[in-house]
Amino acid sequence: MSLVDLEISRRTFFTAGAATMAAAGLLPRAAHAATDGTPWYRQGAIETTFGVCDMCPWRCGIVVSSVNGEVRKIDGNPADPKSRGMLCARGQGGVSFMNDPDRLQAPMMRSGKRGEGSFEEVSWEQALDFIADKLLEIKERSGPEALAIFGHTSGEYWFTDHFSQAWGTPNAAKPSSSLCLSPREEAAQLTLGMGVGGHEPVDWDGLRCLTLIGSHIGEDTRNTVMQDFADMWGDGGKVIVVDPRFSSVATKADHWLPIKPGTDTALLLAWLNVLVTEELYDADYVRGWTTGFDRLAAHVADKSPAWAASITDLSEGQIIETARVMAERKPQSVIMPGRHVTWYGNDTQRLRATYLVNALLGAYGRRGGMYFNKAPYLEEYPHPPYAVAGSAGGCSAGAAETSDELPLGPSGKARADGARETFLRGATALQELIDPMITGDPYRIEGLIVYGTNLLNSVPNKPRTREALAALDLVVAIDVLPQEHVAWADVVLPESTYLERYDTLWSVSHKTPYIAMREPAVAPMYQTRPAWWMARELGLRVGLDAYFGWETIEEYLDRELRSVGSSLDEMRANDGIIIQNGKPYLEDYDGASPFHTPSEKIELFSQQLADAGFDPIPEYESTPEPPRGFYRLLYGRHPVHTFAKTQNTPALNERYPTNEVWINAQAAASEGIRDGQEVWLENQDGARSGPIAVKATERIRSDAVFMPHGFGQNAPGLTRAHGKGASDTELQTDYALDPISGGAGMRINFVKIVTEV
Ligand code: MGD
Ligand code: MGD
Ligand code: SF4
Repeated sequence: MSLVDLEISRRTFFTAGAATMAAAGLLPRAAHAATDGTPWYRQGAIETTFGVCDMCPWRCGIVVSSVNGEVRKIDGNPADPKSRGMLCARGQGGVSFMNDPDRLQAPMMRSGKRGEGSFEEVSWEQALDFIADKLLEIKERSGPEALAIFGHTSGEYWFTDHFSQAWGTPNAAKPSSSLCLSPREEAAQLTLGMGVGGHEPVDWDGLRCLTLIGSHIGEDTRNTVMQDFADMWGDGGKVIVVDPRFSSVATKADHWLPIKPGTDTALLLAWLNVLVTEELYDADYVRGWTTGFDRLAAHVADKSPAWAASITDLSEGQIIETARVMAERKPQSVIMPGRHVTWYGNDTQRLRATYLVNALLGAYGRRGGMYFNKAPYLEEYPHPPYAVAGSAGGCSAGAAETSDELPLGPSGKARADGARETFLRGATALQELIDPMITGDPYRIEGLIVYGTNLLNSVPNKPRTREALAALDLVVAIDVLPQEHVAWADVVLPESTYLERYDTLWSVSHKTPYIAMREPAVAPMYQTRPAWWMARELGLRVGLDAYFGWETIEEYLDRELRSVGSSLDEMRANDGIIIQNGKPYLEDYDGASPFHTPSEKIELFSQQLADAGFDPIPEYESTPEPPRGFYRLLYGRHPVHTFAKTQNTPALNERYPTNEVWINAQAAASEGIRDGQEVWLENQDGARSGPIAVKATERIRSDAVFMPHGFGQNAPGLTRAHGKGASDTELQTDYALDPISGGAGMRINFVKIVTEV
């Protein structure tokens, strides 16, 4: 089949309204045809389509090969700046993710109690009509702000951005903000006047010293970062790793600093002290591009390496030596901004301290340091004016609003997440929208649409989330799998996976800004539908026709592409990618400032923070110690899994079916615990995990334990993942709110080891 033929058939698939779907051939498709031994590539003509991987939020470009309407292979798109023709194990697992027999297959409505998981299948019309009626009821009674929308995964745009803005709710939120990135984005805005963006702008070509603080490349298997790290390391670049755990990347490091958890800001202040007192900083750069150096120098004068050594459990010599190693290689020397940075509640200040070190090394806008990234301009599909904008934030967002006034919804209500009262600024804090569902303070959130967010595996304080789910008037879950929270929905909408659908275009902030597209490789399996279709069908039912004025998704995409002088056809002919030129270095600005702070310089001293009553230069604040008999609970990524969404994927489950808890070997011995023994973990509030095997190892400090995130799942419909291993979320009953960014610090929970139940 040619691309043109394929195009015609896609048009038939995706332009059909709900009523005409069956007539248009949208019948369930068999999951995966058995083969007779003939290799897949000889079973028929190979069709290739371009897409964007959605096995994690990094979004590498892919080329998908299909035969007879079945996806058979996924490769990296060589034209894509992120994949460069390669994929990680999870990216390769996409075919298996799509063919998971446990997938949601048809729209369903609740037939039992919330949380019980009893549903009956209904038609799309019934499901969408029901949701539309309930939404209108809520709007009529309490205003559009009474609807919250949570979204993640790559179709989030259609609900957390497009639909939420059309509907008029400021309560749209993404876990990738307040449970992940928001402290680093707010710290960057305050210090540099720009966000970090989805792809950390480390200028790997020429980088000579990389410092990682709690970032574990190799377990965090972002494809491009692993490629870049391997090249840099192979070229002899120095690596400094600060981590309480001897992580995969620590095994490659020249210096491993096994820091006491929660004390990184003290280390950063001491590094600043060494750079200043030994005059190792880039003096010309500091004079030209920063403000507040004298105040910073005075501030760190007493933050000596000896002072930090007593706090961090590192040696004074280690601190001095690593500062010198960094400085010797400046400005090709950076501390990479972390990614999941919501740790202890004081996180924006820790990230600011990180950026201050980079600034003294002269790294921003320098070759081999940190480049300036830029997103291509893409004109959005014309919308009538709406009241709420830019509140959700997210992985690629530096989009958090920053003015003193919060944007108001159409009935005059601001976000219900406590912004400006319990925290200063930034994207809507997802976890802070849960209390208003229970308490009605500042007003009651009555309806919730959960799009691609693993609510009971990603958000701390599960008991509170369950209470909120029980209290809501409407819960809609849009997912591909029967995850735990899906059992709490009134209506379940099954989405097609990323290999079966179009999505919006990605305008990617990068050294070479680029636009990427996703097109379906095959028709949707079962009765699933794409997010854009669901959002539009709902929009049309609740009177938002003006915001969904296109007839076909191709028309929508084509119109956006015309704003950059291209088209859908040209995009396809161009391997699914349009690459533009950026302005990555200071020299590209002809003396103008790339820093969008009030002073147009890097603000070592932040007047904005001072004015808001916060420390204008970071101070070290201690975090509570584990009580006697308890360990601090640390968690993180496993190389073949993404968060809590791939544990059920057959091919990935086979590689790593369950997690283990890392315990220091001597600590385990003193508790009489053997390597491989099955134990339970109980936290400070009595929350208990499922059984988990012990990995007794010298590779972790004795005051903390570590477990890969995403296991210990409770959903019976996930037949491979159910009940395997232990859940870190179950043990995170508490979190510390970052008073600047609204991030939820989750590393303040403690566990003890229980050997019998
Ligand atoms: P996932 O487990 O990936 O995490 O938070 P989430 O994004 O909520 O959940 C994705 C959800 O989308 C799953 O329900 C999955 O089944 C569904 N899904 C997958 N593909 C599709 C699709 O194509 N369409 C739709 N509609 N749904 C789909 C991630 C968040 O979690 C982040 S970014 C971080 S950094 C934090 N990490 C973290 C942690 O390490 N530990 C703990 N305990 N909590 C954490 N919370 C945060
Ligand atoms: P975590 O996985 O939470 O975050 O990746 P990272 O930002 O690297 O990293 C935890 C590390 O911090 C561990 O090594 C832990 O020991 C260390 N640590 C814990 N406490 C402290 C402390 O107090 N100080 C210091 N210095 N270190 C500490 C997250 C990133 O991973 C994100 S946000 C996404 S969206 C991607 N998700 C993802 C995935 O789900 N799977 C895989 N395989 N890779 C992924 N890459 C990305
Ligand atoms: Fe897919 Fe791996 Fe790239 Fe993530 S890093 S988008 S899982 S290939």
